[in-house]
Formats: sequence, C-alpha cells, structure tokens
Amino acid sequence: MTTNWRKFGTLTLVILLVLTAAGCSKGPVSGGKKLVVGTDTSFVPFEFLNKDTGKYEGFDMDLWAAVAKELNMPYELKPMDFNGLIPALQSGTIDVALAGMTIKDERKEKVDFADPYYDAGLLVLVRADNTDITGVKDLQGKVVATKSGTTSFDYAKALKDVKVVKPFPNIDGAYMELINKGVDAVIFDSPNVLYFARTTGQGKVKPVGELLEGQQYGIAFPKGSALVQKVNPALEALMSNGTYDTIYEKWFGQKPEKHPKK
Ligand code: ASN
Repeated sequence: MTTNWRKFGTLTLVILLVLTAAGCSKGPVSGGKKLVVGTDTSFVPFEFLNKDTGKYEGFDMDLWAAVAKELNMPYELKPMDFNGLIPALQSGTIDVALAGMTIKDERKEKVDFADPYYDAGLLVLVRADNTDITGVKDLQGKVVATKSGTTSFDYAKALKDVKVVKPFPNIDGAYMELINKGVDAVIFDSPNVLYFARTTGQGKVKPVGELLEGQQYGIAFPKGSALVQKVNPALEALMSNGTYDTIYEKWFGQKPEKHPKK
C-alpha cells in the first residue's frame, strides 16, 4: 500500500467511526444536552406528584437521581401516561423511561432495559368488607379493574371466567372504581397495591391471596442506546455502596432482603 492509500484508509476509518457513534446516540442525548427522562404520572411509591412541593417524588426518582449523580448526567423529567413511554422511547422523544416498568420479552423487542432494579409481583385488592374473594381463584364471574397496557391487564385478561376486565389509563381510577363499588376487585403491582392499602385506601380496601407472577422492574432506553452500558455499572455501584438500600428503606420502610438478580 502506498502512503496515500494508507492515509485514505485511515481517513475512511475515522469517518466510519464518527458516523457509527452519531448513529448510536439517539434523541437529545447527543450534543451534551440534558437527558429527557420520561416517567409515569402516578405509580406510588415509585413516582408521583407531591402536591405540596409540585415535585415528582418516589423510589424511582431517588434511584435515578443517584444514577445521574454517579454518571454526572444532567436530566429533566417528562411525566406522561404509562402507555406513552415505549412509543416515546421509540421515536426518540425521551432518552430514558422510568416507571416501575416490568421487564418483558415483548417489550424487549421495542426497547432495551438496564439490569433489573426491583423485584415485584401482582396482587388482588378488594373492598375491606368483602368476604367472598380470598384470592385470584375467586374471581370467576367478577368484574376486575386494572391499568391499561400493563402486565396486570394481560394477566387479568388471561384469567379464565373473569366477567369483565375494565382498563383505566391510571391506576388511581381503578382504585376509586373499587371503592365506589363499580368493580369487585383490582389486580395490580404488589408494591403499589400495598402502598395504596396502607395510605389512601386504609380501612376501605384490603389485599387478598398470594403474590402472583414474579416480575422485575427495569429502566428502559431506546433500542441501541449507549446509556445501558453506563447505567448498569452505576446501578451495581449503588447496590454495593449502600445507597440503593437507603433509598429502598426510605420508601418501603425496611432494607431489601436481597438485591434483584440479573
Ligand atoms: N409494572 C407494570 C408494567 O410494567 C405496571 C406499571 O404501571 N409500571 O406493566
């Protein structure tokens, strides 16, 4: 190879590398701008609006703040309906989705998840005075409410002989419908059900039966996002240096028994 050809080869390689790097970073991540972090509008105690402060708070909010600090990444929050998050990741409107999102094969085809950060499951919730529903097996002929587009909706739909599954864009609507006797039960994520039952729903509702479906939550990114490789070691660091446990205890009243397994 002559020197000129060698130079041409090096230049082509450099151009290719630059183009590949540009192609990998989608949306507002490029150009050193603030990351846009999409969150659910209401999924206690992971993300919810504190009406007194006008700020979003919760386990996810604190965990992401710690990840961003670890990686020195500025960001802004963009709360939206849960169902809008995956399309927003796909279109590059947001760089990150943080919403207690269950890692699921069907979703993995559309987005990339970082390593699991929370172990959960589903629970059945009924009115406090209910005596005939003691678990999922008693839901035949019953009307069940849940949040649309969630793993609970799929789970309830697949249950045999449930009379109707009523989807609500926000889980708060499903809980109100239960209290107002519009439905017989709600099926939803265990941490959210338990939190509601011991706060707003205290004395009005009660969880029944065992934990259904082992699930894990993951932070989601656009397919091919370079952020996954940065966030995973940050999550690992927060789990081993005690920060994760402190945040967990703040929102769930006790330290986690174990950390979610990859
Ligand atoms: N964890 C559930 C899901 O991802 C529900 C939620 O609202 N995050 O479908």
